[in-house]
Amino acid sequence: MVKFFDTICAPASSVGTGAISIVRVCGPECFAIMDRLVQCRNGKISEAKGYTMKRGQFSDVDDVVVAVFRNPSSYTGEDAVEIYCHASTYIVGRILELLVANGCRLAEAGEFTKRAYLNGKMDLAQAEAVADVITASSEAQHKVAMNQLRGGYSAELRSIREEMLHLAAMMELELDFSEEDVEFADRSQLLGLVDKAISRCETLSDSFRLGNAIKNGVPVAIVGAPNSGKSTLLNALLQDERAIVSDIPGTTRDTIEECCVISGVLFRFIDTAGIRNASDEIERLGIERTFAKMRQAEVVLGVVDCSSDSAIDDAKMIFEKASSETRKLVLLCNKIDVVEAELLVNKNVNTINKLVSSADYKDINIVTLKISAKQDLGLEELRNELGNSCKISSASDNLVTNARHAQALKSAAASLREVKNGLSLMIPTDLVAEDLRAALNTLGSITGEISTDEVLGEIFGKFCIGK
Ligand SMILES: Nc1nc2c(ncn2[C@@H]2O[C@H](COP(=O)(O)OP(=O)(O)OP(=O)(O)O)[C@@H](O)[C@H]2O)c(=O)[nH]1
Ligand SMILES: [Mg+2]
Repeated sequence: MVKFFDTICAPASSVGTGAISIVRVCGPECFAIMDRLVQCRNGKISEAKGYTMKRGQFSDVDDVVVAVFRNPSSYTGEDAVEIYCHASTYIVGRILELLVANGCRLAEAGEFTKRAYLNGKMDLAQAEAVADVITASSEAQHKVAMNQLRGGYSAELRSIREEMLHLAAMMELELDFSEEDVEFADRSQLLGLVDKAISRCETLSDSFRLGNAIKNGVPVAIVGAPNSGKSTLLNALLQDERAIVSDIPGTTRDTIEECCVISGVLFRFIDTAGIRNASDEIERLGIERTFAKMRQAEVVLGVVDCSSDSAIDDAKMIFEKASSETRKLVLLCNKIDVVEAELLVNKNVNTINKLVSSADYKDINIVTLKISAKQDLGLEELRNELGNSCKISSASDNLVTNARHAQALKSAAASLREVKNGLSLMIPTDLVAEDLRAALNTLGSITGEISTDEVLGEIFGKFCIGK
């Protein structure tokens, strides 16, 4: 346990909303300071058992309830209390003032969680997950953050590190006896271990794309020819008249982004300017943005007006633009409600389905659906399709959601590839061991086995006061 000299305090709930606010205090002088400030009817706070609550008068400020935590059984591992007071900005401010006047210091951003980490209550990846759990606004975000907080992800990292340490030990052995010219572990066995570690690091770092999408909203680009019904679809999905809809082609010129939760996943829908050969400079810039959003999207919704004579050409145009970078294309045959064009709609839908199964577009992952954005037909199927494409198979799935971790995993994999090269080229083990050490250190930096004040400052500085 690290010895901290300061007793720190901070509001732990947002001030001014709700009925009750919580002020947190922890550190060596915590109970002594509370005894000076809180008059309880039955005994002192310093004499209370851990995990009990006491009611008392906080100076002349408020009637409060105090939860008592005794080291090491508290969030940070130190003696700590939580003061439950009435949620008034004045009361919370005055309580903090009195705490400071009696020897506390106002906590820095993230200082409680930093102490919890330094006291070994959680590793660095878990500490970072605390912030994600608090900001999660969808079930999927909550699920990945909780998994990380509960250490699932850290366990996977530890297991990779252990395998690498095993590898290092085998290489050391070879080093110790190198003078005697004996080969201990044969190199193919070492290579096998390195390959496995590379692939485990890469699986984790590759998961960042989806993990990041889930954390910040899965980007879904809505693209197609002008007037196909893209903005109508955006509005229908959001159940809000967010974008301007009109029968004038080229209504939407810039991209419009808006989030909503579907099947527990936060999606970020991006309505775009209709794709055509525009003469207007502003429209042309808008269409360039459409292409950029299409490349960044996790899912592309290609909208085709199936009641139009140009439907097939419009669909082909979407297929052409959906490059190999498009992970998933959902082609929406829109306007199926137009009764006067029923025959044309059916013909177009059939032709589009044939196109999709033809060899020309076999490299793109395409699903087709029939919808009417205006009449709200087929949108439930679309929502299901979107939900399925971003399903987290189980809570134990380790998705990386943190850019720092993804970067570290990539760099560890790169060092391991150097190890692999070295081993295959029969480079002396001591040189190869350098790269292995680098990989071990990089992985250790994720969970904080290896850390610097600078890195910790960077991480905890982003937290709020009171976390
Ligand atoms: N009947 C019918 N009309 C639709 C449907 N979806 C859109 N429309 C109409 O099609 C016209 C164009 O719709 P928008 O949503 O503005 O089309 P857009 O693709 O955003 O067009 P741009 O912004 O110009 O690229 C409007 O008059 C809509 O009311 C549909 O499912 N059925
Ligand atoms: Mg539009």
